[in-house]
Amino acid sequence: MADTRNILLDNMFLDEKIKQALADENQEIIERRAYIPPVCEVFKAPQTKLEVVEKYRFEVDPEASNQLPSIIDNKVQRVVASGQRAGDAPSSFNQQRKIGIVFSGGPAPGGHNVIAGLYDAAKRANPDNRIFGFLVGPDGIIEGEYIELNAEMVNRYRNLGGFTMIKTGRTKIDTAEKMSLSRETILSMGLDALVIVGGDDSNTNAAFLAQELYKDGVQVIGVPKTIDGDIQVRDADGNVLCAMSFGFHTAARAFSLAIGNLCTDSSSDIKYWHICKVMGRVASHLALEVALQTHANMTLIGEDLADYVDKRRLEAARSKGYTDYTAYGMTLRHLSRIICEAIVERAAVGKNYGVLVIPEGILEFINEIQVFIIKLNTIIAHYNQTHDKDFHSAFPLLEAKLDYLRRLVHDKPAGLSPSLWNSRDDELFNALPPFFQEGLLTERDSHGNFQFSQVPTEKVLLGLVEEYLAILKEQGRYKIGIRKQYYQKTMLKAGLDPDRFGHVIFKNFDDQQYLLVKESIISFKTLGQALARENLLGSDGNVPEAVAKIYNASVPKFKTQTHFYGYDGRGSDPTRFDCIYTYNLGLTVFSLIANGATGQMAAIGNLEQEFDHWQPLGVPIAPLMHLEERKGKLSLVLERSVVDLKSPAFQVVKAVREKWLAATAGSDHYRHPGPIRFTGSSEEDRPLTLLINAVGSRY
Ligand code: FBP
Repeated sequence: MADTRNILLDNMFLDEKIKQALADENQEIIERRAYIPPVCEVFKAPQTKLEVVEKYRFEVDPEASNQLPSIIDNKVQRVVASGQRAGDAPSSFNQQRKIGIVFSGGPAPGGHNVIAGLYDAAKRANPDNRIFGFLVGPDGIIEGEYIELNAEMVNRYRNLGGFTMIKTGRTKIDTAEKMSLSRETILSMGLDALVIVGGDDSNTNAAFLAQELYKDGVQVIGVPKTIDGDIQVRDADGNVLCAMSFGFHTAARAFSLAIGNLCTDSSSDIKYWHICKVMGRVASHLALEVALQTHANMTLIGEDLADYVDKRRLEAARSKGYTDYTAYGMTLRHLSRIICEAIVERAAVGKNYGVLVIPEGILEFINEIQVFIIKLNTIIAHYNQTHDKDFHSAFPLLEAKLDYLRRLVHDKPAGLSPSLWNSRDDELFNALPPFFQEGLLTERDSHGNFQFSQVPTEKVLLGLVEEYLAILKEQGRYKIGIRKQYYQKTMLKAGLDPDRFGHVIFKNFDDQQYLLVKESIISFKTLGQALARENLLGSDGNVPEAVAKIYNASVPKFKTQTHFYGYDGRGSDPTRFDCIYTYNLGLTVFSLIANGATGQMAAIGNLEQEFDHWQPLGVPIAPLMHLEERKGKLSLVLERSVVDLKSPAFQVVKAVREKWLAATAGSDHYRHPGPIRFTGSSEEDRPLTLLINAVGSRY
């Protein structure tokens, strides 16, 4: 028997259909690779040049002028056609160049197309141009690990997700030694230019490298990458220079596909609340886009919570003649109450299910947690600066870390403010569940950032929500509304008078489509007592079966499923928007290099508008930098953008969130974004956030 199977398998493997089915590549991949993204009009010209756009203004941080003198006076540049015609004598644009490119930080869909755009433009300008890819992120530059890219490699990854071609890493070139090793590699390779594809920290790195390599004549160009969408660049007057980093649209669409499907599942088996944490670090841009894409019942926006003012508490204090400052901002407990209210309201109309979206950085906006994050960042950074071993190697176990913190209450190490960790902090911190303490003490990444993705935020919130729902249930305030028709039918079928029973059991019997059991009826016993008072018990002295059935249906069970969307969306193949955006970014990078720019970030202006309005730009990085606390000390960095509560996109979500909560009789308002479509006309042409912001700015 076994032999026969083997023979069959051998033959099967020769079958063309089986070969095709088992191939590593499917038709989608083949078609993706063959897709040629449209290019901005200017790139159809044989050559481009750069034109300074004077209208943009920056408020320059003196420290940026101090540390980045060679690139601080850079201006915004527009890429325009040079007027050179095919067949004209070659110019410096066509001079032979060696260009290195590196991915830095987390993967973001579209990175391969940046390489493809750069490669195509470089080869078109001069077939002898050479492009090198540094391997596994900035380590590749420091250690001199790179490969020369050829057409075969580039073609294999066109329009495909991930950073698989040359990989990525999170190392930061932040010490004199790493800087000098990087310079050594770059000079020994004879590079004319280096391209850093990364987030805010990596573009910060690009500026420092541009400064370092300025005298060597090596140009450095940054590219705005991150699914988080937090590189949104404006000038001092609020003019948008870069509306969105690449990868954001794809990640948001991938999360939205999964979350949209959960909306369908949840409203089908009507028994779960799905708690979905979505990536995005501190900013809630991804959560906001997911809200617009899916119309999930509830989407928390961190920036909005930070803005919260408890008016009732404020008023109460005011009437007693003082200001209650604790009324400003949101606490974890208060947030759990808000979530519970929504759950209870939906249950009252028969919907004991739903979908809740939580941005991964929500903790940053919760008062007490934010304070812990800042304090612990400072303590860990101080420890690392003053000891040979770093904090996490010195105290690998939670108990040891807690012990160190406990000792800080009394020992006051030099260089650390004596009030930084007091007995109150210690007490509050020790009241948190251990898994959360562990999360807050988790190792910071190489840039000193708190690693939100490693903290089970949703578990913490859920714990509090479950606790409070249990209280509401005890108090008889959390009940599932019973459809009136269903109640009447059940009672009539059992030969019972719906009206007589109805007034005893329900608090809203006369006027509602969904009936709510009275708050005083919180158990079978209290139900029996209420019926007994009105002589409505059965002849056997028990609660009639039909009434018991109705009562049971009104008792909620809070069942949840938790999900984390991040790495999966980050690895998706890019949307058409991201394919086109990144390919044009690659072309822009080459134009900047071929026209002598350095310390600039490639960007596409008017990204929020239709494709024919897109304008390739070079945006100066240095004037955008400012001082921020990192790893416990002030460092010059590129600012991260958070959700602007005045933006049309947020305002729209705020205006319709009550509707999407759908705590009314009638159906939910879920929207099904569907899968990322690469071909066909139904794929949207840009993120909804961008679209709404563009249209909204006209009103
Ligand atoms: P970048 O900022 O490097 O683009 O990475 C973004 C991100 O995906 C965040 O959304 C997430 O918090 C983090 O990376 C996860 O980091 P890691 O890949 O190290 O687990």
